[in-house]
Amino acid sequence: MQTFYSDDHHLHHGQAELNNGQLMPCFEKPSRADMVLERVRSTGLGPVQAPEDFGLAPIKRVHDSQFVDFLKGAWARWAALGRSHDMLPLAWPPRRMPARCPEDIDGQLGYYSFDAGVPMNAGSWQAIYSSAQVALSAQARLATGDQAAFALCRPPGHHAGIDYMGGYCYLNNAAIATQALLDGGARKVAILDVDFHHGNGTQDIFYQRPDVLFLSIHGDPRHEYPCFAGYADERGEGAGLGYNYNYPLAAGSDWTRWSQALADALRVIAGYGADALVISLGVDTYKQDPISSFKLDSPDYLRMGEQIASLGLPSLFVMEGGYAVEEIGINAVNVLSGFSSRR
Ligand code: Q9C
Ligand code: ZN
Repeated sequence: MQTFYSDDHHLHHGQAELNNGQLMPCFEKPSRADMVLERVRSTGLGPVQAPEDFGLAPIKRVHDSQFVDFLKGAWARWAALGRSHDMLPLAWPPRRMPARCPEDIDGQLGYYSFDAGVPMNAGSWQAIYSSAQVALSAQARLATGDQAAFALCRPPGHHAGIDYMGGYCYLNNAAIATQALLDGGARKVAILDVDFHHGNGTQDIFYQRPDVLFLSIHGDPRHEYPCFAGYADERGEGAGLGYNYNYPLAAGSDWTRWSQALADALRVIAGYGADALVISLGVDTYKQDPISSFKLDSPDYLRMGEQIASLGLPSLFVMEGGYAVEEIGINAVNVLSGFSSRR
């Protein structure tokens, strides 16, 4: 299986985030992708390639054009104010406050985000842009007939919506790749999100569409981030009604429980008739993950890959979360190895 990867992710290195009321060093850090790359290489999973540049057009097929331009230009505006520390949002419009787009950078940061887990520094846009290009390049392999590809994206993407960032995510890499598959001739695409956190951005992007089936297995939003989406009764809307499936699971869920949800999700995907499958591959379901509460163990990820392979669909794996840095490479590549052993 071919891996796509860009060193540009090193340009993005947030300083701090809020966790349990404490300002802490960011969990989403460059060593995460370095560890996955190292494991891809040491296991001989397949060749590693730099992304092609597909430009902004396929990004703007998913994201609001003004939002993308805002991300691109935000650091320059921040720096022009004499600020050299990380850029972070500060205020958000709550219910009944008109969500007008303000003119200054601080107001716009709140307008285009839903939380403060999105630090940006001088090189962040380049990293964000390249992460999307990694997903697009891997997608292109499927379009030319490969059975699988791995987009080693960083920063991740599944919390980002049409016009907002949040939860370490800026552009929704999996959604951008999915739209590109459709634009390249696929009629229907299924997205299976196995990250510990609900893929609220991806759900939102495709909520009213029947050509993308979205399924997510995640920590119950009654107790877990992103707090406001991921309930089982969110089934899609309008033409998209019936094409959204959420599997919220209790804290402490292990492979026995998790794999029951996976079996149901795979059954739904098999009945949908997709031309391709996109997997939002987060491994923050791991028992030692510092910000999550599931109990998957490293060998479980091999089983996960094997079972996903049983669908027989061309499959694009897109890296999302996973914060137990020592094991992130083992766990992520286990999914890919398990998949490859059955195809
Ligand atoms: N105490 C991804 O995995 N903070 N984003 C949670 C829990 C935000 C996760 C804090 C977690 C965002 C891509
Ligand atoms: Zn996550």
